[in-house]
Amino acid sequence: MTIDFYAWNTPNGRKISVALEEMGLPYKVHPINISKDEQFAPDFLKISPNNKIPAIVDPEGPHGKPVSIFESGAILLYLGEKTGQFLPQDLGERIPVLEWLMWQMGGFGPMPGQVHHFIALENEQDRRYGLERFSKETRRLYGVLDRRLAEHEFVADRISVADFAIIGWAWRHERHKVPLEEFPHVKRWYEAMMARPGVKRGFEVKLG
Ligand SMILES: N[C@@H](CCC(=O)N[C@@H](CS)C(=O)NCC(=O)O)C(=O)O
Repeated sequence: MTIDFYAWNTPNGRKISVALEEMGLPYKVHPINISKDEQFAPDFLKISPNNKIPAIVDPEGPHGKPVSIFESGAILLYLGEKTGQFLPQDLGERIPVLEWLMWQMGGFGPMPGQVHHFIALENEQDRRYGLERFSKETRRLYGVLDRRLAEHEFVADRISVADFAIIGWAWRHERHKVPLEEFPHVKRWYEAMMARPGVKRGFEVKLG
């Protein structure tokens, strides 16, 4: 059955379109225009109480009943569980997937997201401190990822939902002004990810 996917063309939205495409799940996009405050509409808040995209409604959730899910990390884990894809069953193998997914959710998203905010400010005084602080932290995170990918093809032992989470934000590296040439292992991984047909479709599908 078709999953209803509430999204907009942003890194957090793209994580889920990539996962849905890679998993081969049928879905229908419902664009939520966050620049027009559609994320605050009462009907949307019923499925996404934090007024943010992405969110999904799966008519065939646990016990065959419909379920709505917000927070991209929760959605990725749910889709991985549901399909048995990109999320290992074995606990030992699952641990690095959880680590790198949480790493993305807690840092490699919130930090570049702040760069996107501060870089757009016109007033130099308002911009300077925030941009310096969050750019430095974003670069540190790229360094962490680079060291991991120096020794692993993907962030966990095999390609997983954690890679889908991270690619959503790495896709915006130009916007947060991080040249991938400075992080060669991230560059190698990024190019390999972007060459995958499922990932390509996930970035091509119209989200609004
Ligand atoms: N932790 C959330 C973050 C989602 C998020 O920040 N979504 C942004 C777009 S990328 C949004 O909907 N912003 C609208 C708003 O803040 O009002 C997740 O990973 O799902």
